[in-house]
Amino acid sequence: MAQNLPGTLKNFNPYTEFKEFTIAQIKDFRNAFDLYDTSRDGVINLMELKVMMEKLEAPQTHLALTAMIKEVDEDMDTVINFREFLLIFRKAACGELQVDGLKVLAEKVGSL
Ligand SMILES: [Ca+2]
Repeated sequence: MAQNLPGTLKNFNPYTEFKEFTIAQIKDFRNAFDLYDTSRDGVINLMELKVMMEKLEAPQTHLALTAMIKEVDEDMDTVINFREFLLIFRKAACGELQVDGLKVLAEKVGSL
């Protein structure tokens, strides 16, 4: 069984995988991600997302937070890594977000 190490994005290059964003935008997203990854383990967990939404003045219920993570959690480790974080903004730009909390997050962080 392959070992699942959360946050280890060895072969991930945001600049080539997310070409729709400028370098400046990706840096802004990185800064926002690092700001809310308070444990500095490279992923945003449920508690960190909860605090993030409170700071964005859009507090969410536990159920809503779980739904937010689930929508972009491609590797299904129940936390949001930086790649999955960028997916929020990609989906927002395409009008594909389903969960309201993520729409709020994308709008607030995207306009920072
Ligand atoms: Ca994940």
